[in-house]
Amino acid sequence: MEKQIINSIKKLYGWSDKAEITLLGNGLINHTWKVEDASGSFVLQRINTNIFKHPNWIDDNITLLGNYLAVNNPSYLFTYPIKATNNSTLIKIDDYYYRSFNYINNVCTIDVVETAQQAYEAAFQFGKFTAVSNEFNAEKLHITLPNFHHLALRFNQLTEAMNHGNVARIAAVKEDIAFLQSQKNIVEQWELFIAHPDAKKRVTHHDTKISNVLFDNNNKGVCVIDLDTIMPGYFISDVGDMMRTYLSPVSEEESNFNNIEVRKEFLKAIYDGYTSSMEFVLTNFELDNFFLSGEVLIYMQALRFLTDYINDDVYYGKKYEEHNLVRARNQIKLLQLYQAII
Ligand code: GN1
Ligand code: MG
Repeated sequence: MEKQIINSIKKLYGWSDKAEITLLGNGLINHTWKVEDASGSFVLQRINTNIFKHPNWIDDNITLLGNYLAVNNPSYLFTYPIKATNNSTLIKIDDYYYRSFNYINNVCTIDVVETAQQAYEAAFQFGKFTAVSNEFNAEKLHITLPNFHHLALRFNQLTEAMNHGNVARIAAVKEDIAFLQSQKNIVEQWELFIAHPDAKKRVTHHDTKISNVLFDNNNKGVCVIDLDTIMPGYFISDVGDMMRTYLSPVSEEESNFNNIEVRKEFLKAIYDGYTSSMEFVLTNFELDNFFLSGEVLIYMQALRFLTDYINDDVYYGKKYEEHNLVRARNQIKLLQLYQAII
């Protein structure tokens, strides 16, 4: 960050000139820093406005749900954004928006799920987040990312990319496209699911990777963080993204596909953790579709990465030439392994 911007931020939050700001986390979309000031430690985040077109909607959503929980579930640990000196929880400097949270001490985040217990704890926490919000009308939330987990649309975006994208790349990924098209029945299953009256629109997190859970020193889950994508959604979004990111010992970044695995005991841990905090909340119909979640979310991510590759990496960016192709093929392999065990 530029010195000038840093200084403005420090002023707006009332932090001293000497406050130290260091990069935190590895999200693909937003930038996050840790701020260490004499007055305390904070998390500072810059919102990517190419993706979140209405940053104030994120702020509204968090405030709305936070206010509800403060009254109805005061013991629930919720990460409220802090107010800057202008009384706002969202600040704008030049073209960028920032917000800040109190840094919670004695907790840590993890980047890779190493034990089934961690998967259980995270699934329990994401379930708890939806469970404590069960009586809150999810439809009150702004749709910060329209059609974010709209599987049919993601499928159509791949078709669109094949018509307008990078011709050389399209030719090179013919087989990957053919495989993803052959799996269109997943779109149909998803459409059937959402059409059912017992598929409930809930307050869902939409980004359930393990680094969005805080753990204490005893490896117990403390709470979930990164509430930018809280929106009305289906449990499938949250459970599916946990399956996508917890089942394999390696992430979507892995280029040696032999290292991709689906760890069955981790699948059981996700099931046990989530259904334990969501007991009495999930409908029987939702429970019956628990394992569809993994297929939907892994498939969707494969579609998104391949589409981005064909569109010259406009969305996810890249660190090397074939980055999004590697990510897409990694997810295809994961999908195949997942389908083999369910
Ligand atoms: C993005 O930036 P990050 O890692 O929180 C993306 C998710 C993808 C993920 C894949 C707003 O999340 O949907 O699953 O990358 N978020 C957005 O790594 O597109
Ligand atoms: Mg995120």
